[in-house]
Amino acid sequence: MKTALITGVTGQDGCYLAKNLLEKGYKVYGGVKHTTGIQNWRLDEMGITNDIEYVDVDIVDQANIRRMIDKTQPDEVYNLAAQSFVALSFEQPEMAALIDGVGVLRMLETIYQVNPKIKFYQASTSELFGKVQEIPQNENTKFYPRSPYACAKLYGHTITINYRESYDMFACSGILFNHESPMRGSEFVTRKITKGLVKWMKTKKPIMLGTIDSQRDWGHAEDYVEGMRLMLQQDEPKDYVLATGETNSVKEFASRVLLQLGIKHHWIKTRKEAQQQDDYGNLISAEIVIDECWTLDNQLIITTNEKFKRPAEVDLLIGDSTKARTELGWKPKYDLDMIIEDMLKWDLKRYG
Ligand code: G4F
Repeated sequence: MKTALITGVTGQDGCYLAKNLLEKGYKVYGGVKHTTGIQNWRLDEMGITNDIEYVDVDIVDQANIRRMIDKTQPDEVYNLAAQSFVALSFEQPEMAALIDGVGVLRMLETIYQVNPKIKFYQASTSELFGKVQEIPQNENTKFYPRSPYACAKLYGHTITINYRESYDMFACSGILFNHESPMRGSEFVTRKITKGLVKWMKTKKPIMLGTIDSQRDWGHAEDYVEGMRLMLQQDEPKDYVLATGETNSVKEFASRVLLQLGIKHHWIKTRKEAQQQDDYGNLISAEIVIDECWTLDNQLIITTNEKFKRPAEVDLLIGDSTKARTELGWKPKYDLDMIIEDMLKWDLKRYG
């Protein structure tokens, strides 16, 4: 029986990965910040809360990491603990650096000291491509991070490669494009939309979004955790892009959700003069664009607001996962409409 330790087991990817590994007969240790009275809606809804053994993990505390690796003696470590909300990293940039950057170094250094034979998976991200330098993006595309989150993740990514090359450790980075599911936190745009629109059907309270022209390559988390597992079963440690190869805008995502809910709608764009602060705090007049989505009988469903826009945006992501498909035999099972269907099934059960 193999033993795996998953840091961040209570997050979306953590719970899908735990389920995947449990089904394959692994003993799973789940790293969480405070283990007392663990209550997690995701693990509960998946029905696996009692199948995992929990350990206290704070990846910014080296001594704590050491204790946890000593105690669990894993064959494989999946480092999914992260401050993963890009928008929050603009508010808490140092925290992002500590968790998403230095935290990875601490994990690697501890594994190197305790048992360098432990296999290590690092959750890298397509946010590294940021202001994209080529379309589509693959393992050789130049990185151009656009947020404190992505800058920190870039350190996590390169330090993983550095430990692999310096100490011959089995350390891999999975450069994962956006992956969604019914277990996605509702601060992320896809779940904000599915949950918000299901609630809208009852309350008619419009949802407010930021930049709806951003384009993402959205896959399903269930497919992507299988890719993580496969990376650690290879003969050689390597980095892989996981992506569907299809990109859609936030607006298109919302339209498809509305279509599946049977809500006929149309979009309009309006321009308005608004008071904004310049870099020196002075109030200036600026033109802002507001997108709105209405039902055919004039009920407002979605509007946009500057407060959900980011200081720097990643406009377009589309991945080329040929290497993973060829070498790992990995292939996503879900397309975008299936992802939406799965998310709506759960949100309708929860709030419908
Ligand atoms: O759903 P998002 O917040 O995801 P984002 O920023 O792409 O990051 C996610 O995917 C990355 C992989 O590429 C991970 F590394 C990261 O940890 C996370 O899982 O935003 C997607 C897009 C952005 O362009 C954002 O500006 O949607 C746009 N957006 C428009 N309105 C919104 C909103 N995003 C959020 N969260 N909320 C809005 O109201």
